[in-house]
Amino acid sequence: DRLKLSFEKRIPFTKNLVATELLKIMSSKQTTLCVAADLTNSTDILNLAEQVGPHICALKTHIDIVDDFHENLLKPLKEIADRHNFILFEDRKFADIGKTVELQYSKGVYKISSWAKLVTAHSLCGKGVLDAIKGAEGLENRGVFLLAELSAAGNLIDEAYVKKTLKLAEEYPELIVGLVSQNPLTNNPGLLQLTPGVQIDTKSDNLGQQYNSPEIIVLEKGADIAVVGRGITQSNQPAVAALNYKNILWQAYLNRIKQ
Ligand code: 5IU
Repeated sequence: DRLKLSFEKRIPFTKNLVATELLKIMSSKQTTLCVAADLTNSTDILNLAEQVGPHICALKTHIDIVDDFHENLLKPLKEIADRHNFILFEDRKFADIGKTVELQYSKGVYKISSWAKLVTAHSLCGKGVLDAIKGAEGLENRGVFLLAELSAAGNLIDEAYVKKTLKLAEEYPELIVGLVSQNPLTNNPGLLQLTPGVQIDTKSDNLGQQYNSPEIIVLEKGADIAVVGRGITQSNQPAVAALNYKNILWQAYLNRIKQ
């Protein structure tokens, strides 16, 4: 059972090298925290990465919201990720025909495949998306978190869609690192559950985002990795806030795997 196994014990079940790396980082840094760096200024992103770096396993970006984006952002960002040992994760949510995804993944201004070991993809468009990400130029080791559920109120995903997404994920074990979901959908110890919509003392925003507490998402909703954005980025002391989330999440994980 995935939920009762330690991250270390799950390593042999992974079929993707980024998943292996992620589990090793999580075990050694004792963190399941992924910070959503949804900031629109390059310097702010670098400062945040530097501050929260010691406390996270991954930094999730929306690179297309950066007002002053220049490829020069990527070198220091990679340097910070290497030094603090976390993974760069572009939340691109690919959803198009395979050929277009191939181009969006590797070309254009962002050249995502050259720096993001992890990306997200929608299952909506089917296999083409995953074949494209698998075959495109870029980093040798790459992994996909496949979207099975959303935290947004009123989203159109239903039970049948979730089931079909799980089936698609099982067809690409060497590419799929895990699922993005709000509930425990799989018992496969080789798949990681990434859960956004996490904040302490806040239940929602004014645009349909829905939050659960760190304890609830780990102990009741099955999260392995928690995505926290504004709960940390809007704090006066992001490093302190990140450490607090990290500790609460890790304690909840220890309680979960305790026999
Ligand atoms: N995100 C969600 N919900 C989802 C998916 C992705 O919030 O279902 I898939 C992203 C959006 C944002 C981050 O980048 O996770 C959450 O940020 P806040 O913690 O600030 O709401």
